[in-house]
Amino acid sequence: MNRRQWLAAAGLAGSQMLNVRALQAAQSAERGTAPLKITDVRTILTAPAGIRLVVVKVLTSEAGLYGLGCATFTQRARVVETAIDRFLKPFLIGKDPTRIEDTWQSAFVSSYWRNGPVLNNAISGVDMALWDILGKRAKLPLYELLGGKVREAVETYRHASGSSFEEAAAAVLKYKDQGYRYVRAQVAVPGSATYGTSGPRGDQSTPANQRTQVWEPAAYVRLVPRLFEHLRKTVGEDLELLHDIHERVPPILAIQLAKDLEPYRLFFLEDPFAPEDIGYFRHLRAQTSTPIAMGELFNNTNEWLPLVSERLIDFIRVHLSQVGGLTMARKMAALCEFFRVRTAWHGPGDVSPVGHAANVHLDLVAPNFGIQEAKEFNQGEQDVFPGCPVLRDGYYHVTDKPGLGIDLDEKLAARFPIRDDPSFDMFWGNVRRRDGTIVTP
Ligand code: GCO
Ligand code: MG
Repeated sequence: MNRRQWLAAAGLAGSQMLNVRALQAAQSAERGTAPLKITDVRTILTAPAGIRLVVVKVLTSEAGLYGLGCATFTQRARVVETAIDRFLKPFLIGKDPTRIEDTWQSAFVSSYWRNGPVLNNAISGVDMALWDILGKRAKLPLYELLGGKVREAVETYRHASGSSFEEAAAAVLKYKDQGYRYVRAQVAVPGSATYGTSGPRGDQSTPANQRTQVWEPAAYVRLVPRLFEHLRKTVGEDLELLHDIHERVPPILAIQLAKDLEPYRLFFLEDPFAPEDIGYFRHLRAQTSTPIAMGELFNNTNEWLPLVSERLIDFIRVHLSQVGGLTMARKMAALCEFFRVRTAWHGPGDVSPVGHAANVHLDLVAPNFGIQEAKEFNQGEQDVFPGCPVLRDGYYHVTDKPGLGIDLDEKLAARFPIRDDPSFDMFWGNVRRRDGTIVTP
């Protein structure tokens, strides 16, 4: 196409906008292919492990070509479904699925108000699906399109906990014996509903929305250093140990705890503060060398950019779908590389197997990969999501199939409907001090 034909096709004169549709048609004609279009956007809610998962399927005008993405915000699953079905779908039908960045940017600003958990998850579901489609069209696994492997497999960590030091140590040793080199350790505070443990969960005869869980931070902050003292004596010095404060204590106590844990050489200490308290990171950094991980609750770039650019954290822990998916996360990984912040993407049970696959593809290509939180998929999940990432000797492996390399059996997914009554696990809004004061869960 010469310049005159291009200008004619663009219908360009003066300040007129480029005739995008004409240009796209000319481009497809030149390629001899019909322009690829998004023909449907489906939201699948399923719970093969009892956790509400939200997955998006984007279908295209090419027969059999579709992509999958994770939009799992388990505490508000139905709201994300509405955001996709009623708002994103009509916005995307007929558009070009290969325009991943433009789709992300236009969907992001299309609500005018933005940077929130629901809309970011909705965008993520579509975004990951478009990357999956791109890989399938290229007949390449996504990690090859993202720059290729810089490692053969992805080192992972697992969750160990107990209601006593001995129980926690036994759980840690169980994973060590299975070949894991990184284990997160949590212990229940007697009489307190402690994060990451199977402690008391409130009076089951009380209606779910009024079932309070009692939590007292001071006892926890005194107990945890003693747990790690016990673990170092029982599991040894060579195992990497991690711990999650889960934003459950007053910031100054988190600083105290980070200092008290220094002798036990943690791989990282997670979520010392709530996102609302990121102003405390400078104080934390000034007082301790315990490596810090933060980010699963982040939705907005302004929450993590200063922490990375001022080197106030060592690991970025975002939940990919909470920041809008792969398009955003791969940029975050690239930026973090220059500030020596390593990745440790959020990867518990309320990330779908599709989201886990996306985590692992990013982990395979990021020079600044740190560690990947992992979970074992039960039989139901493996059947509903053929191609789940596989755990072997403490490493995650993805298939070499094109795209994300994972699929979804919609019929089987329908056999594991999510619970709508209650619509979410209401303990998230019911963790309280003894005097009844609500605390961040
Ligand atoms: C983790 C997280 C999770 C969250 C959960 C919220 O480090 O894995 O803290 O356990 O609490 O994903 O829904
Ligand atoms: Mg956490």
